[in-house]
Amino acid sequence: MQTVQHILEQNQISAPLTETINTVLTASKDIALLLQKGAMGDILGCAGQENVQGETQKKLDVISNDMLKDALKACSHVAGIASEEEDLPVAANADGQFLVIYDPLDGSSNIDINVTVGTIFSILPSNGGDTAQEATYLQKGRNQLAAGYVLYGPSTLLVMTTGQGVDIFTLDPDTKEFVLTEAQSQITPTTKEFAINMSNQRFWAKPIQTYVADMLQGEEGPLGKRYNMRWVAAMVAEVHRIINRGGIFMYPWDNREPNKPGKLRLMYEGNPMSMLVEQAGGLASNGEIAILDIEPELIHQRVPVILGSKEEVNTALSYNK
Ligand code: AFP
Repeated sequence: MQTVQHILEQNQISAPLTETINTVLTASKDIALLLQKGAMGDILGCAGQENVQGETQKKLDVISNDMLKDALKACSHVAGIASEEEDLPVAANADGQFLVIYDPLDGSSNIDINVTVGTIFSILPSNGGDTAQEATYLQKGRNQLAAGYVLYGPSTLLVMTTGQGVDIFTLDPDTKEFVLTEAQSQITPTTKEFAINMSNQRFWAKPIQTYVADMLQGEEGPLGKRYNMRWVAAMVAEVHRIINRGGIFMYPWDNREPNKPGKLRLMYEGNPMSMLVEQAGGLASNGEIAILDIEPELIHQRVPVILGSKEEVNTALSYNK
């Protein structure tokens, strides 16, 4: 069975980048072990504080963030770190080449009900910039050197790209190694499955309301097919389902807070997931342009997201015309 190491060597990934990726994966294996403890580990529930997003932090948000931060600061190739759970970027090693930007536990509202969560990571070049300054991190998603997620589900999976396709690895509980279980995964171009939080329907812009209403009309409607719906409330699980069997995922702008472009964050949700989706043959848009082409202005900047099967995303975008 091929391991992550084999694939990274096959893709001629440098030793420093390989070591940086392995640092994320080692911390993720420890997070997986913690999650398996559940209520026995005094890790459930809220941490009694809010993050910069104004969201109540779960205990595991804080614990997993610190595990990744400590591990990455100890890796000499890491110049700086940014996290959903850190108000400001964290400077690491002056001689490091890479910035690691992550959501330590995406979908953390699922933890207390034992439903899938995941770690999302994005690796950018530091370009010798001052990694105590936010500006160093504000690079387009197209600059990413690697992106991926670790999915803590019935099994623990790693889905990763270094720009040469998307590979899926399964954590072998016996050897504690991620082994390749699907190479060069591709997203089917068409789908009958959509993911959106329908409870926000009245707040969406008109084009999305019309598109979703057309899907709900099924075979008799303008789209001429019966759709199914899924909503796991963890982007990492939605994206994995789409890579696995196609689909479209949307978290669009809504008018609940008109100045907020959406709920999801560009740097550590939108960009890494969009790189994976594009590398697997899908599309990822903010409704107007490819997410990977967005020029970031803030490290915690939010972005509307429409991603998944290429033909369905184009159908959704056609309503914006
Ligand atoms: P949490 O990490 O706070 O659970 O949020 C998860 C998330 O950012 C993303 O992973 C989900 O797709 C989305 O929020 C779910 O949002 P709703 O709770 O509004 O459905």
